[in-house]
Amino acid sequence: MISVKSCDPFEGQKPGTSGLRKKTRVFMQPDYLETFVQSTFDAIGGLAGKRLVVGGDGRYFNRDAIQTILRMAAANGAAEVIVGQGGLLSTPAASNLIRKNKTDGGLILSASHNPGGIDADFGIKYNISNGGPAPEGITDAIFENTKSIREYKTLTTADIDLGAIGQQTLGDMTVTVVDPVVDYAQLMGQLFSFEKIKALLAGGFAVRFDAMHAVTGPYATYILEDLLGAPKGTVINGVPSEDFGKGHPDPNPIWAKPLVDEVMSDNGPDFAAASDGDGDRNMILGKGIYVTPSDSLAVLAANIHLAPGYTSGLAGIARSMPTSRAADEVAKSLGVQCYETPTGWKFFGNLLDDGRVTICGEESAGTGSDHVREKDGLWAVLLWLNILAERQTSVTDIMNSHWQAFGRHYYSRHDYEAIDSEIANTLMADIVAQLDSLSGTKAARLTIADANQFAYDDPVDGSISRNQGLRLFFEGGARAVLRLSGTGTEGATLRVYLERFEAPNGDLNMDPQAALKDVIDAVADLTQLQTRTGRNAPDVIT
Ligand code: G16
Repeated sequence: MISVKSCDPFEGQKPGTSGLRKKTRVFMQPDYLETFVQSTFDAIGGLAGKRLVVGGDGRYFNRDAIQTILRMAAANGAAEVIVGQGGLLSTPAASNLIRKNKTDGGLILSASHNPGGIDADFGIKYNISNGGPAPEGITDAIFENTKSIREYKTLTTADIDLGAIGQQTLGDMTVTVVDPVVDYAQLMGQLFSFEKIKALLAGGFAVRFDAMHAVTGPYATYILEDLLGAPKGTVINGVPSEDFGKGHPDPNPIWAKPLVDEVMSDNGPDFAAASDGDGDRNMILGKGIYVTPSDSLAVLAANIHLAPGYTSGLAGIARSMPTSRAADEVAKSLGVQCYETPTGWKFFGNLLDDGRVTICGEESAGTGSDHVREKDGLWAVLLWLNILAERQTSVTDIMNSHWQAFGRHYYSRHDYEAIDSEIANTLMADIVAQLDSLSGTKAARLTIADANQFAYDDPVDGSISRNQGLRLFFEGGARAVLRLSGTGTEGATLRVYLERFEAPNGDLNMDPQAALKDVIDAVADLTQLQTRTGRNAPDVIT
């Protein structure tokens, strides 16, 4: 039993959408990680006799953190911890292992798409026995515990050999080190027609997958190159490194620019994709085309029945509120419900567990299904490949025919990163204060039809989540959403989500920023955000 020195991991703020994310050096302070871990064990009623999965994306401090967690789990009376070899597990693979081994939950170490290294970011979150992120009841309890914790339990033991597959003992606890890839690859083989994808690749269809020096490297290399026969070199940046090759493992056109440049060039591959630090996000590209995550969700939903694991179709679709409404059109045409949830994968958990939805997606490059309870980057890539193999056409053709059938939701997200938290909070509060009087107001060339803050009533457990983003609906159907990110580690990040629908008989091939100009100007006019943040332009446009 060790007494905790003064340590407040959340610094008085509730955890965001994905557990605790802070600078790595903050995590390395004495007792810091331990405070979170003991608070988590206490929040779930202790660990006596329980079984957990533990793994992370391989970033700096991953292995040390795992050794700490193993000692604490043993001291807290856990029966078994299953760990990925080398401490590696992608987030979806961890979710799969929790479900497959019916463990009580798991701890996943990652700061997702944020950079890694001693001067970059680290993170940890708890997933429950369904394999998904802990719901707010548990994250609130963890948060409360961190405020009153006085001591934590640990052992003084040598490190476990994380390289050796098999069972070892730590105190009275069993540590089972498993291959991080095989179970996941097996699941993918059950969902998709590897034969059809193999034939597509053998026919010369060129694929490039950028693992961004992060955890999907071993998964993608094994599945795409070893099992599906893609040529060596199909996976680039495939060896996980502690600082992600000094890059930013965020699969978007800014941080994966070399891949985008390649696919936009004349002799680029037919299909390209990238995933993030922990393997749950995805970016999809075809020769000469970038597919927005919102459009990708809609296309996957419309075509998912082509994959063997989903031949019976969809129970329903769910998307986070800021995600474009492209998936709603598909749901309408299929006669199934489309649920709109707050940002954060955890909100899909109840809908998936209750069998109400089969596929879910978010504008932040997350797509997944009921096969696990996390978003899943490689799953989305393999589903795209399965659809391409069935339809025998290009990504561009798939997108054009989708827009011709359903119309196009022009969409973009503008991020203002690391702005002063007080400025960001005041900006949001000022709009909230005016919300009731905004209807009928002009903003640049548009008129506001309605404005509100999104609240979600969970149809399964009846819980209500309020203040989940500011929504501005304009006459004519355009929409803007403003939200503060829950995953940044420096100041505040303001996200502005912009959307405008173009009917099937309209102009379906505009540049998105040009198509959205009126909405962009309306937000600028209403919020004066550029003057207030001192930024002339967003830091990242996706
Ligand atoms: C996390 C959650 C996602 C969510 C995202 C939002 O992503 O898992 O479900 O969409 O945060 O991020 P923000 O609050 O910055 O907009 P990840 O991939 O970072 O775990």
